[in-house]
Amino acid sequence: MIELHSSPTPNGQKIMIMLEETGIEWRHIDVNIGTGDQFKPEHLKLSPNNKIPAIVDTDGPGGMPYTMMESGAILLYLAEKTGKFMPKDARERYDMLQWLFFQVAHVGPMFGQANHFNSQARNNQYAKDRYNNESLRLYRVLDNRLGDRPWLACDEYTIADIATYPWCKGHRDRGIDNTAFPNFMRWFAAMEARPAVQRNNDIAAEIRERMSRAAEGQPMINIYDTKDNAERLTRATSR
Ligand SMILES: N[C@@H](CCC(=O)N[C@@H](CS)C(=O)NCC(=O)O)C(=O)O
Repeated sequence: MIELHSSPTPNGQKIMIMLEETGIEWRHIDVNIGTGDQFKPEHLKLSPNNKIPAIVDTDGPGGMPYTMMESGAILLYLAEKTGKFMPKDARERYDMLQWLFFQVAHVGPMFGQANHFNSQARNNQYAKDRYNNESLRLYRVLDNRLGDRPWLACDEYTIADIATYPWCKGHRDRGIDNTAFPNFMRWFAAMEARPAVQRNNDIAAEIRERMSRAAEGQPMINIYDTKDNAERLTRATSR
């Protein structure tokens, strides 16, 4: 059984899609990053970087429970554990790794910064331009890559596709369409046609609703305040 300690953000949804795709038994333990659950000592034991997602595999290597943070590493772990969504052919497997790392190193951080500056720093035009332009460039890289293959790594659907999809959902707001990005749009439609992806989207909506009900009346934290968060981490981990 996989316990997913998480929230249905793009990084959380990557793991939910993988769990739904593999059919492995799993359950979601809600970690509300809006109310500061990520700084609770029990979460920091699983994820010392105070982020979601984290997993506990109750039947990990050697038959012992195993704990992990970092969504890319978790996807690799689940792919190896289940033998699914990781190509057997060596060249294709390395292609898959390149596109998985491309997601965790570029798509996630750059789209995340674009979201941050668009919503939090309305007057900072330099930062907004930098991350919006970079995000558009990354959509272009994806579109080019998908010009001569159905999926990001190869002819097979892999964890590179699973990792990338949840981050790309905001494409309409970024003006991405069939005319300028036809290959990306075909891939995105193929992703949304998958039953496991559809289940993920339904489960994500349910979890969001449950978490917002549970948070009613609780004080919210400002997760963008890096100084407050540094202090929260120090307080939570000081002996
Ligand atoms: N590199 C990490 C990034 C995880 C991450 O940034 N998680 C965000 C939500 S999507 C989070 O937990 N933020 C809470 C915080 O910064 O306090 C991964 O891929 O797992």
